[in-house]
Amino acid sequence: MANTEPTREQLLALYERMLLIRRMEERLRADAAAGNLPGAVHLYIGQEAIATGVCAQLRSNDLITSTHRGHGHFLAKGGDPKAMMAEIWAKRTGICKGMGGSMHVADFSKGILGANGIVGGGFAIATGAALAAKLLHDTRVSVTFFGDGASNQGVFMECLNVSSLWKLPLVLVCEHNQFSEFTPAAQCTSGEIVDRARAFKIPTTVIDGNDIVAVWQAAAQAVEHARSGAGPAFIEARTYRIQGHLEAEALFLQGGQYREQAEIDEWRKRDPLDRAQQRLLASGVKAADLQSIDARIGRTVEDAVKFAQDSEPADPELPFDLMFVGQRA
Ligand SMILES: Cc1ncc(C[n+]2csc(CCOP(=O)(O)OP(=O)(O)O)c2C)c(N)n1
Repeated sequence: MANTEPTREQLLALYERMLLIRRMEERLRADAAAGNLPGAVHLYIGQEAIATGVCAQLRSNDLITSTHRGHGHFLAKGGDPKAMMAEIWAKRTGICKGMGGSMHVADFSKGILGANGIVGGGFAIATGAALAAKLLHDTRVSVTFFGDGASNQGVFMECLNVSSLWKLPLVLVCEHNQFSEFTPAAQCTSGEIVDRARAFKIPTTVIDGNDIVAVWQAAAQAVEHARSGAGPAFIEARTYRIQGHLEAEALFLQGGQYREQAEIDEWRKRDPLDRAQQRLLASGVKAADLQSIDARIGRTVEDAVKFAQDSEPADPELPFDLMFVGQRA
């Protein structure tokens, strides 16, 4: 497929989805800082274009696996903001009944096979789902999102190998945000990650992950390739983790530093939302229209938070029902 440009309506829809992710995350950042959340949150701020651009090329029954930084993937694939927020607040109305929290948002009905606290945990799940689709002769594509740190897990090689060998409908999306926890990629990742996929003869592309159009175009090609039966495709999206590894990062670092503020400031200038906004304004969209989108999203976020706050806490007995049939007293 040639590199088609998104129409103005498509770009607006992409922008709106990115903004939903951003505003949800900003609210989570504030609630984490205020001590309102029961667990840790790993925020996706600055990486919104990747989940959004890729998922916009998927069908509703296509499948994704995500990471510990999974809110953006969940929302981009059509997950419900209220159910996600309630899950993060550990409420029984949460998408997993408040049993999983931030790192385990999943909704099989939307093809969201789960965020995952195990780094690299999504590779084999997505590869297995792609194998299932192939054996069932259906047309579903499976996408696995993962970080540069996860690409150092051995299972990555196993999944590159079998997906290429068996021509599985798998798209591997590496979100190279340049850090694995508090370690810069240069100190823990040798060579280029994309070369690992090339070694297995998988078609690859390296893109600017902060450019929604570049992601959307690369995803169109990769998904089409996988769906056609030609085997897996690999995208390395270059980006930057703007927030800390997790919101309680300062407690871990105890005054230590692993990156310069100037570097963060430099990457803020490449913010994917600002860049999409500039494109939209240049295409004739009015600033007032963008403001009304923002206001609408603001209401969605507030509704989600209120829903979470007003919901009952998770049922402490439920794990027994889920693990041991008939054990509840
Ligand atoms: C198997 C495993 N090893 C280590 C960890 C601890 N850990 C959590 S996140 C993380 C870094 C992951 O980096 P990356 O894959 O690049 O994702 P990012 O956080 O940058 O999105 C590590 C090492 C873990 N959760 N699971």
